[in-house]
Amino acid sequence: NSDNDSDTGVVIETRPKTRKPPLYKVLLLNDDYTPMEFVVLILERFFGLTHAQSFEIMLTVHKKGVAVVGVFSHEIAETKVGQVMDFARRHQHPLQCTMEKE
Ligand code: NFA
Repeated sequence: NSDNDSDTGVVIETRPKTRKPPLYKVLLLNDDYTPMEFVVLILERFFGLTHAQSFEIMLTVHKKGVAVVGVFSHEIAETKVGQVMDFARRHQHPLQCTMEKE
């Protein structure tokens, strides 16, 4: 910026040089064994979605193989993936949840 150069020749940066942190998509993957209702429960519990929203996303994963469940900061995305993977493993379901940079 060559803004404030009124008479001193001193240029003051007026536009802050900030970078938005990268965002990460959290993805849910289809498999042949995890029960549909279990997937709906996960979406409600860990992503704060309504039952109807959760059912819709579950069906998209079931039909297309994968869907974006939400977009978050790196730290929040990692936490969600961990919560889903832990919960699925504890219930002995093979459900997979991953994240990727948007
Ligand atoms: N395909 C699974 C079934 O038919 C349901 C499912 C949906 C699994 C979304 C994983 C993710 N029981």
